[in-house]
Formats: sequence, structure tokens, C-alpha cells
Amino acid sequence: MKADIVRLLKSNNDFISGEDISQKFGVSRSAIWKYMNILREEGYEIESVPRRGYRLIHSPDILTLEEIEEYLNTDFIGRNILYYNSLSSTNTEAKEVAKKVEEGTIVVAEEQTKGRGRLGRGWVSPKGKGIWMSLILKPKMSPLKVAKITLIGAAAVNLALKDMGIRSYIKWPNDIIIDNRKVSGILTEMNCELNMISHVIMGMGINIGLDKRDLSNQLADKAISLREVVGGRVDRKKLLAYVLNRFEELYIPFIRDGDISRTIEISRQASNLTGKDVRIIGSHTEKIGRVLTIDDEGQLVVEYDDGNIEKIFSGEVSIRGLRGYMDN
Ligand code: BT5
Repeated sequence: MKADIVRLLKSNNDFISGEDISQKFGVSRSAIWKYMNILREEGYEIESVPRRGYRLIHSPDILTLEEIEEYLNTDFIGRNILYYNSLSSTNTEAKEVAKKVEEGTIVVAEEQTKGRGRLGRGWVSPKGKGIWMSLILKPKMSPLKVAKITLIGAAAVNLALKDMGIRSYIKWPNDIIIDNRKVSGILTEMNCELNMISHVIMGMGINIGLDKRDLSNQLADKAISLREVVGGRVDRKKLLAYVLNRFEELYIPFIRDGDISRTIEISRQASNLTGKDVRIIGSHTEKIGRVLTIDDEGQLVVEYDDGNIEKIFSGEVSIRGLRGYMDN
């Protein structure tokens, strides 16, 4: 109902009377008045004039479906948005609700109090300063293919940023980098039954307006926000919708035919690892090699000093830089 009222207000530039709204939705005028107050509390600026009705002056910067749908052109990705002011982690919440909701549902929070990175690491997610969201996917396929979904996510963020006029790089498999600093990270988690995925949660964090106060000294050198990159405001609503649009575009061929060729093409074009000396960190090993390419399956192809070539399926890579091997 609330969403319908927002849509109605948005589609009318002029005043619309309380009477008309109440007739349209079959509820009393006092109920409409209450909804208007709730919307005002959410940050909608709504003018109300006796005998003329209500008029929307300004919408808040929130990531609800009503607010992003004008930019969204997907069939199912992001068509159901569970929007929260604060959560411990959107991935944790998405996992809780995954069974009950349709594929493509996203969980978004303005802040995460315990945002998670990979391998038990944290993700700094202050209020209103980024896009912190998790996408619930239910691909009918083997768990072995899940690593490809991370690549699709990274490619989608890279393309969406490009749509906003921002150039970025992909540090295989899950980081988006600008100016050698991390602007976005992806955390893919999965639940499976026997040899089938039951659901995948693809969490994405995109830094929009973090500043030095939000970050530890150590992180301040490694992280970057889009506001700093463009030197001004970045439209979160548009960016979220663009990421979802691009994700769906790359995800559909993957679930239909296992086709990730376009994702691979983007991963290669945007890769900041190709040709670099890297340290590959496995669960028990660390090796140093040089990245040759990303193969058609999305694996990182690395050559070692002894001439051996290895294809890495998923993992952790640091690039050799001025100060040795640096993590992003
Ligand atoms: C990642 O892990 O890059 C995955 C991050 C996923 C975050 C999203 S937000 C929505 C969803 N809900 C969650 O709880 N998580 C997902 P990893 O590659 O392990 O990188 C983690 C490391 O990045 C940390 O150890 C820090 O060094 C660094 N880091 C933490 N917060 C950062 C930030 N806001 N920007 C850049 N780097 C950050």
C-alpha cells in the first residue's frame, strides 16, 4: 500500500486529492493521512494543501523498489527488495529468508553492524555510505559452478560502473578496484543438498561515501569510495539498479545454457592481474607465480618459475607491488 501511494504520487506532478487516493485504494482518508505521515518519517517530502490534496516534493535517498524501479529493467533480479535500516549482515539475513522468497530477491541495509568479508574477515559498512546488499539466487546446477556466480557479480559491478561513466578493474575473483584501491567486494555463500545448489547468496558491498573517519589507518590506504573517484555525489539508486540490470543480463545465459562467455570477456578486459607477479594463497600453501590469463571457465591461469602452469579455481591473490605483495 505504502509503495502504491509512492508510485501514485510519483506519477502525478500536480496535487492529488486525499479523496481520489482513498477511492483508488479503497481505504479511508484518515488511513491515507496516516500513510503520508509514515512516508514523511521515511524522508519523503510531501506537501499537503487543504482542498487540493497531496504533492510529492522530494524523495529520500533510500534503496526500496519504489525508488529504484524507474532505472530497473530486469525480469526477476531485484524485483523483490527487503529493505532494512540496519542489519548485522545482509548475507546472514538473506540466508535466513532464502527458502521463503523467490529467486532474485535482494536484501539491502543502510548499515551493517557486522558486515562480513571472506574467511571470517569483516566488511566496514557505515550507515548510508554504500550499497550493502545480498542477492538470493536459486540456480539449478552443481555446487562446482558457484565460483562462476562471483565472476558474474564482479563483471556486473564493472559494467554498471562503466554505465555511470566510471572505469574500474576486476581483481579476480571478487574485488573491484579503482586507483589500486578496493571499491567493492563480493562474498558468495551457498547452501546445497546432495549435488544440487539449493540457494546461493551473493553479497555485494560498494563504497559510495566512506571517508577516513570510517576506516582504520590500515584500511584507509586500501579502500576507496565512488564519491572520491567522481569528486561529487553518486546516485546510489541508479547504481544499484544498473548492477541488477547487468547482473541479470549475464546471469540468464549462464542458467539457461551454462554460457559465461560474456562474463569471461569482461573479466579479461577489466583484469588487473594479467601479466602481474602474484602470490597465490591457498588454504595450506603460498606460491609465487605470474598470471597469464583467465580461461574460458573463469579460472586464473598462473605460470610458476619452474615453468609449471596451474589453473586456479577460486582463492586469494596478492599482487606484487612496490612494498612486496599487497592485498587489496
Ligand atoms: C570481500 O571479502 O571483499 C567481500 C565483501 C562483501 C561485503 C558484502 S556487503 C553486503 C554483504 N553482506 C555481508 O556481510 N557481506 C557482503 P574479502 O575479499 O575477504 O575482503 C575483506 C577485506 O577487505 C577486509 O579484511 C578489509 O581489509 C577490506 N575491507 C573491509 N571493509 C572494506 C570496505 N568497506 N572497502 C574496502 N575494503 C574493505
